[in-house]
Amino acid sequence: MPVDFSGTWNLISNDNFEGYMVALGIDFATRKIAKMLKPQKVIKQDGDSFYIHTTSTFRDYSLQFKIGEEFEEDNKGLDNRKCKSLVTWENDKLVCVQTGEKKNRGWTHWLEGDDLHLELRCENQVCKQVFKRA
Ligand code: VLZ
Repeated sequence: MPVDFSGTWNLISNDNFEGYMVALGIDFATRKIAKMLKPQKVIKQDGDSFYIHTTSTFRDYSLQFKIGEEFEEDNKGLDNRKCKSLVTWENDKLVCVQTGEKKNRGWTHWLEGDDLHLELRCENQVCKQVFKRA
């Protein structure tokens, strides 16, 4: 049985989101707002199908995918660059590789105790986020 990420999760820490946004080319004004946000994630996991909705007072972003099936991601409201995304299991970690203009782009989700962890990667920047169940 794989890990179940389903639930509603609130951000409690956000390390180097600024560096990640700079690597994505997000403008200064948007970064100033975005780094103050405390986004919430709603994850629905049904077998190999996932729905991840990240909401905030400023912008929302939602993603639907199946494990092992590459899809086109538009990153709308983030950096708006299209990429090809592929999510796979690496043991109990959910690993997404986002292939496109930006090198080394992707993210990894895992559970640690009662917390949801997320590492966001772009070029040489790593952002580390931790969420607790709402
Ligand atoms: O998460 O890729 O859970 O998409 C932040 C919205 C969303 C705030 C960040 C606005 C999405 C920021 C992170 C404006 C620049 C992400 C994946 C893994 C699913």
